Amino acid sequence: MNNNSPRRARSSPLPAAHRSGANLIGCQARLPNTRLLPIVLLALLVCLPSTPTRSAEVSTSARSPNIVLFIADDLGYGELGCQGNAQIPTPFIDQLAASGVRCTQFYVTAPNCSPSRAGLLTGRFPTRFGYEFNPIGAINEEPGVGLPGEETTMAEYLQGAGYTTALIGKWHLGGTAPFHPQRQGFDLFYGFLHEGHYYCPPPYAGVTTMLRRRVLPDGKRGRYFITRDLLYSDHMGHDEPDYDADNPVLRSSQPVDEKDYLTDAIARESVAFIERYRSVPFFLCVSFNAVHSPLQGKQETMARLEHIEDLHRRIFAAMLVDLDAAVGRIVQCIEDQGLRRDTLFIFLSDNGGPTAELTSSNQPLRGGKGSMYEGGIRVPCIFNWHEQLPAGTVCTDVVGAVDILPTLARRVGGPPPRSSDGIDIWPALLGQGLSSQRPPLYWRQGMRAALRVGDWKIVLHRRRQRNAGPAEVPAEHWELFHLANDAAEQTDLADEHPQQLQQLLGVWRALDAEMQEPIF
Ligand SMILES: [Ca+2]
Repeated sequence: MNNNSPRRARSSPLPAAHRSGANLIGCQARLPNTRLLPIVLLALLVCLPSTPTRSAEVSTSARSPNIVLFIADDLGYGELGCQGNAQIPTPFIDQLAASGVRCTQFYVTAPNCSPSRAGLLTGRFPTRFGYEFNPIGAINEEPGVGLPGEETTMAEYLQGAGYTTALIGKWHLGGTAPFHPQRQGFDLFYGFLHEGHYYCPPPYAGVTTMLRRRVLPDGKRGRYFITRDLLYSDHMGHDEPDYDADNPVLRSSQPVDEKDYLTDAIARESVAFIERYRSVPFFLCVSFNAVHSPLQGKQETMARLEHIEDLHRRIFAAMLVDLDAAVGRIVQCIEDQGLRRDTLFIFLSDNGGPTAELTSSNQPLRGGKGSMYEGGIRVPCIFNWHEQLPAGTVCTDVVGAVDILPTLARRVGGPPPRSSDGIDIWPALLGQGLSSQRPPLYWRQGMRAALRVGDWKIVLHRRRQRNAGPAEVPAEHWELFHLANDAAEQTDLADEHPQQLQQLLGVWRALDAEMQEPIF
């Protein structure tokens, strides 16, 4: 994941306009999307011909639902049973899909963890408030690194609607005091602040642990077994990041000595929260670190996966199976408490899978974590609410993480979020199509960029000029794809449809001019 995090790179693909006095966190930016109108209109032109939007009769629940938001970490598009994977059993997540709505074109706001979560929790493109890059390791503890307090998070919004809120698991939106999750709208917090965490601390009892190393002992290559269940691997050519350095598991701010496998601990804490707060509306964000590295699989789970010959893949599979079991345990708790009719489940991944690192598949999409191709930003996503959403359906509309806050706002009867790049997608989840025009989806992270409007997408592909000296600017090339015909982004249509490319580029540039420079 390190190689996906050009945290120090501050150049954007095209220079963002310097906005004199344009404080995007200020009240001007908080107005509903009137400033987006020209862009939306332009986007309307670009995406023609488009499917006519259908009017939607939105059903409403008698009461505000509990909201359980499952975030999987680095789970690729192609790894769940319901996404077509026959190798790794994920019956509980599959059951959520079978009794809910599975979205096949759901996008996160960035191809890696931290900015993706910033976009999800605020309903905004994270570059609007300078949250462009992915801080890792000790950078999480630098001053100023974190989700700006001026932003309104989903948790703060729901608190304002009378909800009790909890984050259980990974935060990764700032590791210092001003950015603590309890200062961002979460009443309760159990978890850790950095980008990753060991699932089981040394001496790694009961798990098989495979750690990345740049150099193996004795000049060996490949895998080096220290014990039967602890090995080094040089498959990535770098050392395992220092995940647990100054990154304790915390209850609020108090370090705890967690003994359970971390995925199980996250399920245990989630169940305890549901049991305690069953009588009030709650927002529970279950933020798994699975299936993010380090690779640590419970041996009892791995024993059930012996059909997977490769050890690397089997450890990954065990991590996913235990993530699935944790989802099952939490859903069962909701059932046992008699809350199923009052609970909306959302399941998604924060970004695509890093295939070389984890074996995680993004099939049939191109690219993976860190990439602006579909495999980096299009992720599995399920919505499930008993009797309120149709069971066993597939939503093929273009939807995304920015839509979740506006969608929840409508469900809980609160005012619209003050500013969002998303829309209420409930009609689409009901199978009635989007009731309003989908605003463009925009991405920028250093030299990477993309935009989706209707069936079209542009992706910035930068490459150094042949024989270019160090001072020369890399060549810039925007690729154009028609995703309805080419979801795998195999055919660049930039030369064939130059006008289409220019129109999308115009939308991208107009949006880009609204973004802030990186704040870290
Ligand atoms: Ca991630």
